[in-house]
Amino acid sequence: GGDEIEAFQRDFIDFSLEMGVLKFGTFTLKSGRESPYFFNAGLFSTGGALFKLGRAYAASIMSSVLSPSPSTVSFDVIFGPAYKGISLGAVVAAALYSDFGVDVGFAYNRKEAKDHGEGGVLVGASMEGKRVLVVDDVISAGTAIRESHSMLTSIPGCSPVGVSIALDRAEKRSLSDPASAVQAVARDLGIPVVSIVALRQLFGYLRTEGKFEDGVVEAVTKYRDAYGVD
Ligand code: OMP
Repeated sequence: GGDEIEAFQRDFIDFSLEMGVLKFGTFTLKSGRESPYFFNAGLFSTGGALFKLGRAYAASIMSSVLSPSPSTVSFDVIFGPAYKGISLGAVVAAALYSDFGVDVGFAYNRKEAKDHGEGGVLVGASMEGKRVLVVDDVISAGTAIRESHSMLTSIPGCSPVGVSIALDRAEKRSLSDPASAVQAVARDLGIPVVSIVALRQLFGYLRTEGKFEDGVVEAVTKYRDAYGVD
């Protein structure tokens, strides 16, 4: 609880600001909400940025319930949903290996099925009978993650066992459900969601740093009052 922040989380926020991934202004979200901030993971767009990003995800996974002991994980395959999840899943799988010696499978989907060559919508490691970790960028209302979950549960024997994301925006799915979208995924799908940072760390950082344009803290506070959970 609270808004305490670990060094790796502070570094991740600084790095996201540097890359222009985290921006303040007025943005319309997929849900239709108007947000004073936006996190565009597609702008982690250099080799160095992707390398650091993969390491940040891997660190958050290995310090979570997804890692029951220092060198083991509770999943067999990482699934990166198209499009953004594909590169994310790949760099996370590589970082788990390089930083922790954990060598898991990697798979992704195509948005459109291919009718020649290897065919099908799934590419990479087989997920049949496997425990799968979904790696994605951001959860707001949780729509994207539920789509991935239902895709995985249609694969024979496949069990989605967790979700790893960069940012938990800690927003209500709907104003009639007091849980955040992330809490609702954990509750409804019965799997943990692990994030590098959540809005409370981001907000704590904004408040203590004092280097943001006038109105940013107020705008985020207002947004949090309307859609946030605590
Ligand atoms: P939900 O499906 O509502 O959880 O929204 C998550 C998706 O929205 C992400 O996978 C992105 O495509 C997009 N998004 C961001 O990338 N960054 C944000 O800060 C907010 C959103 C969003 O539109 O809510």
